[in-house]
Formats: sequence, structure tokens, C-alpha cells
Amino acid sequence: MSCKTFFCVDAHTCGNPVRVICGGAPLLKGANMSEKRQHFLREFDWIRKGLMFEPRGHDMMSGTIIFEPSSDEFDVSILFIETSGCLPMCGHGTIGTVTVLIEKEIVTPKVEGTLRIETPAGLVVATYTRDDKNRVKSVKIVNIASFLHSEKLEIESSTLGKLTVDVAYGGNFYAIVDPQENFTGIEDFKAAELIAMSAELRERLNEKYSFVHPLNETINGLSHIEWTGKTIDESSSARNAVFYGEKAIDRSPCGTGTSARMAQWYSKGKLNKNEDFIHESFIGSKFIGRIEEEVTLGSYKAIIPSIEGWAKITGLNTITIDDDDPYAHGFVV
Ligand code: PYC
Repeated sequence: MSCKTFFCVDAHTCGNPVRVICGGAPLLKGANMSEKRQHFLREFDWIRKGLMFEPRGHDMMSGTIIFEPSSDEFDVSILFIETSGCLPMCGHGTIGTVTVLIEKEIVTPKVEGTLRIETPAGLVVATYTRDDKNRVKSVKIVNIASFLHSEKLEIESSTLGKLTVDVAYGGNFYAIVDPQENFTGIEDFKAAELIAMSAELRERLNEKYSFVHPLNETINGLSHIEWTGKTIDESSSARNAVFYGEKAIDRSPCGTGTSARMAQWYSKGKLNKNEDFIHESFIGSKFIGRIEEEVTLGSYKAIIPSIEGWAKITGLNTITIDDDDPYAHGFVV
């Protein structure tokens, strides 16, 4: 029998949970975080399942594991863990993790106010501000290159009928379902109704089409559905409800979903470099997005987006995973 202990700081970013595992990480092989992610998936995915699923986690649970950086270029390396798997990149997860690492003094950045983070999707630079109590007030992350992958894909939903979606990459592949004949917008749906329709849509899109990152084929497959609709606040640019895992609607506006949406708007000429993109979540919390740079990625016209948001620490959590617990590796109902 063995029992493994994980030292975690729990937080939330704009309402969505982030469990930061600061102690208990396995030793991973690989020259960079992308290779280490592959090693983790092969041998240590039970850690993700144990810490994310019930009874230690829940449907929305999301987090990061902290590692020593692979090179001097970085202040820290992180692996994203979630109910949906090990994401290449997670925006709300990064904002929450930066808040925890700085506020709890777990990492000392080489330059105060900036954290250079190695993620499986590449370098993400975060800048943060502090409030008058020295707590982290806001975190802005400059994300990886994001692009519109495909437009007007047709797919059948057994509930809604024929839908037309765009697919964009912002660190994960997103099917963006904008209001249309058979879908009036998220304001007309409950979270449970969106959840009930999403898994089927994701499965059907992955069966019919192929989604592979042009420079890294280990990043493939559509993982998230981004439903959109009217904003709550008139001054916001857009609102979403992002489905992930099997039963989750992101409580934050979703950092990689915001990046994907900005890439979609950019490609359609609806958003320009340096313009603010105020993105509302299903619960009304906000990220401020911006196009920092216009770039090319393979044959795609892409953007380097930034996302700014806030996070709050909710507590310290020492979690054990004991081999003789029948639910050591979690369960899904
Ligand atoms: O913020 O990028 C994000 C994210 C991905 C899944 C849930 N949130």
C-alpha cells in the first residue's frame, strides 16, 4: 500500500477553480514541457484523475502542477491538469497560478512584476500588479499564437438541428457556436442545457473533421465548445459559455477561449490590433483581451493575444491519494 501527498493552494480565477499543486509533483522526463506532458500522460495521469475528479475534485475542477524550469529562459514551468485532460494551455489556470506563486512567495521572479512561464504550448509571459496590501490585483498573460482554423463547418445537433460553427485555436481548439437560425444565443439557455448538447457536438465534429496544430501534431482534437450570445453589460464586447470536460461550463470567460474568439473576430475584420476586447463569462465575470501582435503560423494569419483578469486564493489544501481507497483515482457519474 502507498499513500501520496500533494500540497495544494486552491484559488479561483473570475469564479473558475484553480488547484495549484506546489508539492508532490512526479519527476518527468523530457527536454521541454511539451515532452514532459507526454511522459505525464503515459505514466502519471492517475494524479490528474485523483486530484480533479470526485471525491477530491468536481466537474469544473482545473489546476496546475508546478515544476522547476527546463532552462534559464523561464521563471517556472507548469503542467495543466483538468477534468478534460492535460491541456496544452489554460488561461484562467495561468492567471490563478501566477496569483498563487507570487502571493505565497513560491517563485521569485527574475524581474519583479513579470513571470516567464514554460507551458506545454510554449512560452507565456505574465505581468502582474499588486494592491495596497501587497496581494496580486491583476494578471495579464501574453498567450501563444492563436488563429481561426476553419469557418462555417456544418454539423447536426440532435437537439438543435443543423448548426454552422467556426473552429479557432487559442491554446486549445474551440468550436465557436454563434447565434444562428437554430441557436438563439446563450441568454436563452440554462448551463445544464448547454452541457447536455455539447459533448455530442464535440464528438460529431471530431468524427467529421480534423483539427491539428500546424507546428505541433501532439496538439490535436477539438476539446471545447464555445457558445456565444448577448452580453449582460452593454459596454462588453462579447459573452461566452465554454464547455469543457464532460459536465463543465467555465465560470470565467476562459483565457484560451477568449484568445480563440479574438482570432476569429480578427480574421473576420471585427477586431484590430490594440483594441480592447471585454469578454464576459456565463456568470458575468470579465477578462480584458487585446491583440498584441499580428503574426503568421504555418499558412495561418494569426495573432498574439493578451488576456487580463484576476484571481483569489481560497485556501490551503493537503490532499492524499491512498492506494487502498477504491476511489483513489476519482470517478465520474
Ligand atoms: O481559461 O483557458 C482557459 C480554460 C480552458 C478550460 C477552462 N478554462
